[in-house]
Amino acid sequence: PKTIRLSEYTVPAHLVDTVDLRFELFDDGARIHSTLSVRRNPESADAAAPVTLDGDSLKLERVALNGEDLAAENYEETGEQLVIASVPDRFELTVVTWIEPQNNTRLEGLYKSSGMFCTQCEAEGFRCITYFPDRPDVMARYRTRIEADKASCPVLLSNGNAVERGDLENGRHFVTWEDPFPKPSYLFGLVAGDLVEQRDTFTTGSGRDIDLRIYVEPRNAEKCDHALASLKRAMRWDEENYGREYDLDIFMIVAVDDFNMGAMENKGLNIFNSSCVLASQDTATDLAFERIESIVAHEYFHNWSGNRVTCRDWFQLSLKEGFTVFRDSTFSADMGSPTVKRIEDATLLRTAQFAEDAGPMAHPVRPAAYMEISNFYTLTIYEKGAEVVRMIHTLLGPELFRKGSDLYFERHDGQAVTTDDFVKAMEDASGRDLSQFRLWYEQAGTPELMVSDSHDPEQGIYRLTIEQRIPDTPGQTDKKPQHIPFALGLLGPDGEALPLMQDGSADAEGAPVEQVLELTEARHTFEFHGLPSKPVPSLLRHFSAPVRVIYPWSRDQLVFLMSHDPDGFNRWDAGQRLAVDVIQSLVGAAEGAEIEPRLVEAYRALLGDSTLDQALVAKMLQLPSEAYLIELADSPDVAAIHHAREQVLQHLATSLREELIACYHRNSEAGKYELTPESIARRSLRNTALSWLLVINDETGRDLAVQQFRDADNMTDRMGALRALVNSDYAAERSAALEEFYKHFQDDPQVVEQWFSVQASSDRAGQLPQINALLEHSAFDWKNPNKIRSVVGVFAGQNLAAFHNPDGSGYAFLADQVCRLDDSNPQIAARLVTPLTRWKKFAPAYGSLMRESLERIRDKSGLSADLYEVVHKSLG
Ligand code: HT7
Ligand code: ZN
Repeated sequence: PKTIRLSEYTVPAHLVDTVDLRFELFDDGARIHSTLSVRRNPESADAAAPVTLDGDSLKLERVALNGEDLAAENYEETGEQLVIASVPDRFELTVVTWIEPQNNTRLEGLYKSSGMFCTQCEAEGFRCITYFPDRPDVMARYRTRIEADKASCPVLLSNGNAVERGDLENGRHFVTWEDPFPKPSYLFGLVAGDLVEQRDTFTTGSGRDIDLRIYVEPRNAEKCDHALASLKRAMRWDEENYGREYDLDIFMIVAVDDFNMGAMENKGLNIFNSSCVLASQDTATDLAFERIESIVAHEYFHNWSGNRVTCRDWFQLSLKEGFTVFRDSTFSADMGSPTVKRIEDATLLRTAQFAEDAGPMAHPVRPAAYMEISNFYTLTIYEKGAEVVRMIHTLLGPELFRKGSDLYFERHDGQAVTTDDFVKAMEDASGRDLSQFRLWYEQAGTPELMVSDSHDPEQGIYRLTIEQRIPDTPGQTDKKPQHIPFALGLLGPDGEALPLMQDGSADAEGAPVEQVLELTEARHTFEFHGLPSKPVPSLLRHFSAPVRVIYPWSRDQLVFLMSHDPDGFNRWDAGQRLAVDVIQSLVGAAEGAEIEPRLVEAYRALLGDSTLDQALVAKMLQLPSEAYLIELADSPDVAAIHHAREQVLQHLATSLREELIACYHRNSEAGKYELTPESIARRSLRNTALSWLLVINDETGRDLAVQQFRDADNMTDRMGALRALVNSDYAAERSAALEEFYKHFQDDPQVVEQWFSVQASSDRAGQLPQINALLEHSAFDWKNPNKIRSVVGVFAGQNLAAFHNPDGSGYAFLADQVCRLDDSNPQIAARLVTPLTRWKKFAPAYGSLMRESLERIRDKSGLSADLYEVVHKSLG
């Protein structure tokens, strides 16, 4: 495969003003008639360039220029392009193609899922439908006529507004859709199938009524309420917080079972993975409800950040994704607990994005080169990209940030632009110089901040020194210091927030108790005056930048911060650091080594603290995950880490048994199920308590779990009990619960996915023979990405002790599945292989086996471009 470079970007030689599409959909294939009005781009340096259209796996039936058929010698069709050398400055080009959606297992372009036709065009799927200049800076107005059998496809949808419909011969019918907004081809969407609709209305701030519709298979009709309510909240929020009103008269969401990612923001016609939109009390956990709200909002927010203002090229992907994740994350924070949301975002970043940044596929938020763009839908583009936008927000403050976003939308409405245009709008609106800040887009790698401090009691001065270092990443060394907002607080001996006075003559009265220090140099020393005793620093509050902080915290300081820091995020972080320290000290230690009593006491205090936000308590009770502990370690020995973490968990559960039982009962509310933050926190606490009790095979815990499993009136509790049993040594109860659960929910694919996951993630129920049995299960489907993720992805990503079995069997298993999948769905294969690509990080005994498995994948014949890029970069 070829490498595509940002430095080689040139404007398109031809532009397309309008696209007229006619889809003839049949059981054995689809014929697409496309007519484009094309003109030479006056900005192109190549005034004689041939017209070049992209295509992939198309059968070309006809090419016509201004209505005249072109003979084969007048155009060239390579496997990937249609080139017409001689064209006038303006012309109409007609192309007819034949494709086979029913055989499209890659799920790119037009394909069939559960009998329904649907599309996925981002990033380069439109070229699997028809020949087209398939790049985001070619924006056109689309008119789409869909023709299909009326009985099997009563519903025919595309972007924009339906302008015409009618019956045809042979039991067929058609609907024509017109989208008034110019858009890139990646935002094209089409759905045809037997679907039912749930309707609602939203009245915009300016008084327009928007018709809202969610289309689902009839059996899912009752599972749309949450998504509809979330959509309306998101629409209102975007008006209130960004001044963005919806622009079409209709907004549609469709649920599709077979989907490579979470959802897609096609203009006016968002297409969703069923698992990211369908929910009911009985079938979805609280986590799923939360996820649905945030994804619905995310796709909706793209209508402005992505659709009205789109990306010039795919190097700019974070322009829309980073900004939109920032927007959806702020939205979720506003809908629930901002601290808890921040903890969730930081956990994902520190566990998975930092690992990506330290691995072979590390790339900047704005990459400089790629082979296969679908490999770049990464945590770096999305999550780190969102953190970069968040830092701009922190540096500018909310008012100037809003001014910047208003300017950005106004200046670039209808355009395809770059991340630099975004930063420029922020600069112009605020008057701030963000030139050094731009390095966040250009340099890969997670900055490390080495923090040290000293105190001069005589002068009452506390000095804080911060040095930054950005590690080398593939193709990038000797990096420049970045502009980092570093939020700081200082605590006095009784936990009081101390005034921050950087100037000796300042007045403590008006001094702030929290400050954002701006780091721009490789090393800074800050002085704080008026401090007779050494304060405890609260560093990088709210996780104000996506960096690693290295500071020699004592356990006393961490225990102190855990109970006194006014910043909820740093309270949680102190608890995590303390637990990490305790677990790390046990890795490789002799059996029976003492486990820090202050950790037990801190958790005891948490379990009994009803004054704190219970959602935060629930988060604080979660021990750092194995994945995070591995990420933090050099040459991790996975089995030793797993063992040490288990020891701590068992010790905590044994020491706190009474408190856990009390916590369980205190949070077992009588009364009905509610989806309020308080109820969600109670369920979380109750289920954490249950899981801890079962870790020590406690009989009371077992009885509570069995009873909860039987009596639960919602999926969170049912799944909480099932998970606790599955992770216990009570084999008979585990099998009985698994069997009963499956029997009850076997007809619901989204619940069956959860059933697969709970087993695949368990070190008890998810050993390799059981994983292989799941792959043989009648509900498993190799064509369905959700099923693949719920078994293979969860095993390799969450069941780390089993995946990293020292005999290498977990690695060989993953390699087998990746090779198998590469022929049918290369995008999914390239994502699934990720855990193996980190082989250099692990202790040599693990790393060499991981490498062997990667080499076996490399040597597979007919390797896809997707997998080629990932495997070669990680071996290279
Ligand atoms: N913008 C969407 C990206 C997406 C995608 C990318 C590659 C292959 C399949 C895909 N499905 C959706 C989703 C989003 O970020 O909103
Ligand atoms: Zn997105």
